[in-house]
Amino acid sequence: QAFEYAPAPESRAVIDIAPSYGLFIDGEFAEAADGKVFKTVSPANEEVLSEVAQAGTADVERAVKAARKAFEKWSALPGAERAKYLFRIARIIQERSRELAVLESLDNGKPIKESRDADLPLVAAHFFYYAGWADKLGHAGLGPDPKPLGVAGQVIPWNFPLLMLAWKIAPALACGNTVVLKPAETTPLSALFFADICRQAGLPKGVVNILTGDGSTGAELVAHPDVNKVAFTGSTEVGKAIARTVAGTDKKLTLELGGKAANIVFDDAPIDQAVEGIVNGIFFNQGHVCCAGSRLLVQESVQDEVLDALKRRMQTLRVGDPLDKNTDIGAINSAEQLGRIKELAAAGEAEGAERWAPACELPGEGYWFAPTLFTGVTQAHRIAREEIFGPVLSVLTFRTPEEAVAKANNTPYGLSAGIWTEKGSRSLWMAGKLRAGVIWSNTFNKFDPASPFGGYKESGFGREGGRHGLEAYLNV
Ligand code: TXE
Repeated sequence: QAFEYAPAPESRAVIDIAPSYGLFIDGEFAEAADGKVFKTVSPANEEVLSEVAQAGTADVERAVKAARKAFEKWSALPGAERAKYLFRIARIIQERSRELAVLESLDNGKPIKESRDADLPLVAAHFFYYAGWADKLGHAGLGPDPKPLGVAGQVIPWNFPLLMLAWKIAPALACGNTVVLKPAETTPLSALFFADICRQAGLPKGVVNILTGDGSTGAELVAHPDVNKVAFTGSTEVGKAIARTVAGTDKKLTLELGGKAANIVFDDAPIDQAVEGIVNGIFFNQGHVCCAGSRLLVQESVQDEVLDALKRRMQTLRVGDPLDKNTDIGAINSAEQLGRIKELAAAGEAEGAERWAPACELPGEGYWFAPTLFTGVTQAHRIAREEIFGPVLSVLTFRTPEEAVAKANNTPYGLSAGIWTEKGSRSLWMAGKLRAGVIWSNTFNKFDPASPFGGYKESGFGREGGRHGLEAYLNV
């Protein structure tokens, strides 16, 4: 019998976006005290999606105060009671996942098949996972009765808006902290829908507060004297600025910053599988991924074979409408980000690397960049050293495992790495030598809420996910 696959069309119609949104403080949506707003647009066509409040000093003050007040009762609840709220949130996210996936693709530009099949399931999984810890904190290896820290000030980026929110909020609440979270200015909407989910779940007022705004809101939040814990994911530059702000205070800090991961392919690797891993490593989410495999290190003897297969595969990638289920590469998140990618790609050419991209027609409006490959890249080139955060792969070669390790580690970053080889012993040896927080072997971009994630060197410190993720929100 023929199998007919007829998925329902994902469309704008499943989501009802209001023309304007306020800040979510103490369980209520409210305008910014000074009435300031900003627009959020769809990067695929620059359509204005909504107008969102821009939080200022008075709003930060009010949100932190609400979180402080809520902390007394929330932290005193038995863990099993906090767990019930988190389980409820997780289930509502599952129930509303179609709506949230469309919203995320609209505001961020990512392909619907990624928001639907990767982001949303992982978001729910994260809340389920940390709900399970809430009544077991005494068994986390952190002493018999670890205590929450207080108010967490959390600042997140735009590449995985809802998933980064989940990584921050789920462990914080499970441990008994309360939260003031600032989403990125280009992707504020899913955090505001999440605020609505908190209300739907009956979460006590003030436990979660959402302040939309730009970097100035983030800076005020992390500097607020009544914030006890700061968690940041974003650029290394801003991460360093936040570390300076927090220095000399009693705030706890975790930072998850940029990356320049090596995806290392040995001559005994299953080439077809490796090519899929290379494509996933750099083109997933338009390359807006901190752990993206942005440097391909390929063993010299298989360079031609790998690059031929990779180019053939790249020719099949479909760039376009994020809401089309067949789209592989969506829109670049903002005009600023597109500018950064273009600038670095131009530097690659100017420094002598060879640029290649499959013929592909890009939509006329919105922000787009074709999947791009640079060969003949040396370690001195900017495209080998700087995070591009776009669909651009820099290819370098090596002869020996030792040379691969040296080149992979020749970066100020250390977030992730990939190893492709049939030899298990070589994978383990490499994993021991690579200075990166996450190492995948014969796969890439695998995430699981039970697995800790975080960096070495300038990729930051602290871990999110897993039992280790609890440490960032508890006093032992
Ligand atoms: O990041 P920012 P941007 C990297 C990537 C990208 C570059 C710039 O290389 O090209 O950073 O991106 C808030 N105090 N990553 O400019 O500015 C800001 O409002 C407190 C890697 O978008 O770091 C947003 O909410 N907060 C990365 C968040 O910080 C401040 C993800 C991130 O924005 C602030 C994103 C301040 N002074 C970018 N200034 C990753 N690790 O995944 C800004 N913000």
